[in-house]
Amino acid sequence: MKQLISPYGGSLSALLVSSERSAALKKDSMSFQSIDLRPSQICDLELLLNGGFSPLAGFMNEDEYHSVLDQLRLKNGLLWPLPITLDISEEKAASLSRDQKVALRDQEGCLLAVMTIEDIWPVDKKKAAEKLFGTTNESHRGVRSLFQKTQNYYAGGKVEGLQLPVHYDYKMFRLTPAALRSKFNQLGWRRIVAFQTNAPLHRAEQEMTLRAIKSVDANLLLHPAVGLTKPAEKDYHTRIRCYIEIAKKYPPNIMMFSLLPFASKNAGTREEILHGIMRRNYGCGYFMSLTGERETDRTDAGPLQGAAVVLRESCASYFDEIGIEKLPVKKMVFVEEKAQYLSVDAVGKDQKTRDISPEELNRRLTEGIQIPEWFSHVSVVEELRKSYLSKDKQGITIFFTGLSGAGKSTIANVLLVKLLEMRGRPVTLLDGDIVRKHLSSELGFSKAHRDINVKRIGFVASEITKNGGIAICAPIAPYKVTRDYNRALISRYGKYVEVHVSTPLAVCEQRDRKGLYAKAKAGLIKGFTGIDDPYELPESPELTIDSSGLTPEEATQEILLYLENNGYIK
Ligand code: PPS
Repeated sequence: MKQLISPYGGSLSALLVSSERSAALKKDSMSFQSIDLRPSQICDLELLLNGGFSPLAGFMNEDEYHSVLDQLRLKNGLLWPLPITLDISEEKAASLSRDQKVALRDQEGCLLAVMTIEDIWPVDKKKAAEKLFGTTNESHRGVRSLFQKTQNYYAGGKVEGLQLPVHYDYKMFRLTPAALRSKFNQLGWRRIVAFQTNAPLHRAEQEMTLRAIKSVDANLLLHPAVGLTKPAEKDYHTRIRCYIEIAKKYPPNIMMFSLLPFASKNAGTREEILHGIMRRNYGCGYFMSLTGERETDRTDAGPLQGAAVVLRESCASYFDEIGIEKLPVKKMVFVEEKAQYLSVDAVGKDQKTRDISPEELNRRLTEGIQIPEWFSHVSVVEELRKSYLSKDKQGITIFFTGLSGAGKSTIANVLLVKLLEMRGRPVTLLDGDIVRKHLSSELGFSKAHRDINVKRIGFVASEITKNGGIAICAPIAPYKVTRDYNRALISRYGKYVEVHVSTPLAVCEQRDRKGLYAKAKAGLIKGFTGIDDPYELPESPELTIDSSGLTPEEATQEILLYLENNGYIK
């Protein structure tokens, strides 16, 4: 296939239309169908509209898609490693046709762009996974996202942009390719190293960037991809505040910090090449990345094989083609006797080095242990500590599950009183009956309705946990998948404790406080858990409590002891 001279770094795609065209499209859009974009799709659209994905003129059509998937090139032969596609549901696909215009909207319904459809086609996910990730193993994050989140059809076509997606956070650090280029011009910066990372920077990485820019006599653009992290999440702010703090620790006039609105697709080398293209479009001539190295480790899906190895080996020639030089990442370690950082390969045999692994850093932050200044700047550590609350300050969800009449509500109520007595964190009880009355009054007991009910409880508990409170939940929650969904959601914000109240069915039936078992057995209630509806046993709950041989106080004591022994209450 013919290869074109690299157009990257030249003129940018101009997809944002004039104000007259914008007004006309807005008016016409009343009669268009809409596609409400997910956050990752909004990231792709932003990079199309701001020129970061130049020279693309829209979401790829079917021919472009296959060409990129198979050859890493657009139809005209230009290097392009990753499909930029818009996935839609089967229902939506059936309602749209070629040449039709669709309104692309953000999650609040704000009109961002209009796409004129060229193609709609079903996604061959297996083929795409093999080509993009070299595996169909769902333990690979990219594969999982493709199989589980990507909808089954793609729609492609040229895009006319009305406005860039709106961000209310860190506006001053969201420079477009054009804005960055003009800033570089103003400052007289001619050689710029773009540095890509997903994690906060410590002194070792700072030293690495300083040496890199020195080696090519360039300035530094700290340019982390922040696509998918949500502004409402604490970690996102911590990460950005850490960048702001470390930016202050560079020599004057040497570096600049800006955010890249790119949502990772976890596509290893292909993604790294795309990073190179984007940075060229943002006006940089050198590229250095900490994420590329990590993603290609693929510890979650085994080592690279076949075509992926070949691609990895030819990565440098692709960077030549883009016209951006990829600088090597050299791991730095602190050499005690010299009190300075050296690259690992420059350390003498007898020299004592020091380093703190990510796991150790995590432990020190969680347990409030000191972090030495040789490892990280005090102001960066202070920012990090804000999102690492010690265990006794973290939010907690205590999630009881078990049959009706097992004793969940009784124990939950005693636990509520005991925790309130301690006057530590705010405590909220989300009991099955209370939730059914206030949150889920329209729901019945079908599997679908139980799932909605239990997920609602999980959502409220996650909000309470996120804000440092204790949520006590006590539904039956008979299905494992739904309980695991809640566990994953809540664990992002704090501690999740599943308590299986394992009181045997016979005891529950005998108690029959509400007379429901008798009715269920007489066939007067259908689909009653334990009688003619399933209860899936928890596989590894943090605690299992059989209330038949315990008083409510004794059962509660088990939970309090667990929390105390694990450092969650003092
Ligand atoms: S679920 O499955 O988690 O959504 O159930 P939950 O919200 O906890 O509601 C359980 C309470 O509703 C009463 N009830 C039933 N339970 C089970 N199956 C059927 N068909 C049913 N119909 C009504 C029952 O009293 C449960 O209360 P508890 O407090 O668990 O005894």
